[in-house]
Amino acid sequence: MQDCLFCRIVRGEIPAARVYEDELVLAFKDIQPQRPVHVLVIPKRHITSLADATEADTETLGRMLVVAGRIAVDQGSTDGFRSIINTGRVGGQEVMHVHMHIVGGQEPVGPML
Ligand code: IU
Repeated sequence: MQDCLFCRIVRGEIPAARVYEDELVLAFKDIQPQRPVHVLVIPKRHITSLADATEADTETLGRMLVVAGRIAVDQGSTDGFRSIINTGRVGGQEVMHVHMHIVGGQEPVGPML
C-alpha cells in the first residue's frame, strides 16, 4: 500500500526505532509509549486489520505471536507482557495496518492496558 504509514516504515521511507525484523514481520518502538516497554509488531506485507486477514496470512500472523516473547524479553520485559491487537473502529484501531502492541515493564493499571 503506497500511502500506508506502516508500509512506509517497512520500506524505510519513515524512520522508526526497529528492534526486530525477519522476512515476514517488523517490530519497532511505539512513538507514544504507554509503558516502559511498548513495541509494535507488524506484518511486512500489508494487511489492513484482523477483520481482513485471510488463510494466506496464517504464517505471518503466527510469526507475530511467536516472536512476541523474545522481543518483550529483549526489551527488558522479563516478567510478562500484554499483547494487544485493536481491530476496526469499535476496536479502537487508528492505523489501518495490522499491528500488535507489546506492552510491559510495569504492572498494568487496569484490566485492558
Ligand atoms: P492503534 O492500535 O491503532 O490505536 O495504535 C496505533 C499505535 O501506533 C499508537 O500506539 C501510536 O502511538 C503508534 N504509532 C507509531 O508508533 N508511529 C506512528 O508513526 C504512528 C502511530 I501515526
